[in-house]
Amino acid sequence: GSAEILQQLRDKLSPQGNVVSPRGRALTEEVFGKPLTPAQVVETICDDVRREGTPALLRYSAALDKADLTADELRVPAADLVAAHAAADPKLIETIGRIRDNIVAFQSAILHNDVTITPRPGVTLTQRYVPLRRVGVCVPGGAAAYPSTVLMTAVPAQVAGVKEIAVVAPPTPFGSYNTDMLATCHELGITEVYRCGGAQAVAAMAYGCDVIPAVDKIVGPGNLFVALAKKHVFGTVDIDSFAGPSEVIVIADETARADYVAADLLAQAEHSPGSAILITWHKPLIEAVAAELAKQVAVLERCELTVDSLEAFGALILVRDEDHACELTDQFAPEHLNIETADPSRLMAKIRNSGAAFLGHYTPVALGDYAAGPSHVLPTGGTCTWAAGLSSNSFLRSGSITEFTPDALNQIAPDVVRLAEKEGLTAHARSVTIRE
Ligand code: HSO
Ligand code: ZN
Repeated sequence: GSAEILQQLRDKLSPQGNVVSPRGRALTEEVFGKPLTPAQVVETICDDVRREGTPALLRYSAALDKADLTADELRVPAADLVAAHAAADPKLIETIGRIRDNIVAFQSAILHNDVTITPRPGVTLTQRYVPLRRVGVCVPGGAAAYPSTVLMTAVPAQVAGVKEIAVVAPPTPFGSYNTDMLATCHELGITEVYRCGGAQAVAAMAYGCDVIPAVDKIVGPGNLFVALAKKHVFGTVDIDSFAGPSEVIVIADETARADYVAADLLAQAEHSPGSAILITWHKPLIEAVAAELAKQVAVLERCELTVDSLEAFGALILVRDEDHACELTDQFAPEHLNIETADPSRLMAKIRNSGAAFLGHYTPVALGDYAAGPSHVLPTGGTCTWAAGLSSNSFLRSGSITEFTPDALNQIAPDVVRLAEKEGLTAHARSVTIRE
């Protein structure tokens, strides 16, 4: 039954599916002198950085990232950004520029505009949108220091009108020493890049320290510690989301090509962890895709990781019919939805829940990951039932503006007074009647 399938899939993929590696566990135990849960680790780090500022940030960078930096070395010098840009593959820089243009085109078109209505003469009501002043972007380290992360977070913020963007990346060879990442920042006009990562970088941006002034919102992906730290500092600052492993549901019919479908599943599994699920009512497709998976995975650069990920988080599901596929998808509420059927729009109309949808045989999710225009920072783990992906609008806050003339005040006064008196708040009532 659907419920069982769904439960099996959910069990595979908890929102905190970013598990801590044995090496990570040993390291935190060594640093804290006792075994702590990831949440306890994060709480300790955040509280220390809040209290002590930069010294705590440096201490945790040294202990957890093995980076022996002084306060002066935290910020990447402007000259390093320029040098990374100059040394980068010119083709990469051109690509970054073109993708930026695609993102700008979409993100500016969807940006909220101020709205003013005059419901009655003498009454003006406005919803005004103001960009956040300062935003922090987390770029992961390890093998996941992607230029696309910078594009898909910073460009929407720039479109919204955010003036100050701080990027943090772990001080590892793959993080803030990653020249492609630095070149991307420079190409996008980002001048503030810091060599720090993990929970300590999130805390430093949330609370502010001598080197990194506090931000209003922290966005971008990260491991479990980063995700938990963002959750911890939420309320002091805003955050984008609590992101788990990436997921895709591919819905395919008899018009789908097994080789395309398999390639799309592998692209997701390659994230490792990444959940890749095929749902179809066309039985021969299951065997064909399974065969293609085996064939195609063998030649991938990340073959072993991808196989592990497929085994842990992959599924090929045969359902009764199209409606059953849509129902199951809606309940799972996937981050990515890829509909590879004859008439994808018809299915899309039946599915409410997906973070981002990709329609047809020629729209692989990778287009959205890299170049189309919508951000690839999306709600995972079923949270798209209530959360939206990142966009330019995520970097605006709204406020209302109300203005009444004397006549308009007189007209509405009895309603205000009645309700105020019912609530026993006579000073409220009086602030209106005094003007009559
Ligand atoms: N699929 C990831 C984004 C990404 N893919 C970055 C490649 N690079 C989460 O939507
Ligand atoms: Zn991806």
